[in-house]
Amino acid sequence: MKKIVLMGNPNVGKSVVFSRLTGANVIASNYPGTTVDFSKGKMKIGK
Ligand SMILES: Nc1nc2c(ncn2[C@@H]2O[C@H](COP(=O)(O)OP(=O)(O)OP(=O)(O)O)[C@@H](O)[C@H]2O)c(=O)[nH]1
Ligand SMILES: [Mg+2]
Repeated sequence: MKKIVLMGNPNVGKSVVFSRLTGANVIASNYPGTTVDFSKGKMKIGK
């Protein structure tokens, strides 16, 4: 299984993208510092 790390500046939409890709329920909000630790999720690529 390949690993992908999603990282970037605060409040740029990482949690939104992460939730859409993995289906994981991660909190997204309109101010920086919402996610302060790392979250893990899985997705299928292709097919
Ligand atoms: N206009 C617009 N807003 C977006 C888009 N993606 C995310 N947002 C908004 O940007 C804000 C931040 O989104 P998050 O997903 O919480 O950002 P984050 O990078 O996880 O932020 P931190 O966890 O604080 O680092 C939210 O208000 C989202 O609704 C987009 O493609 N377009
Ligand atoms: Mg976040």
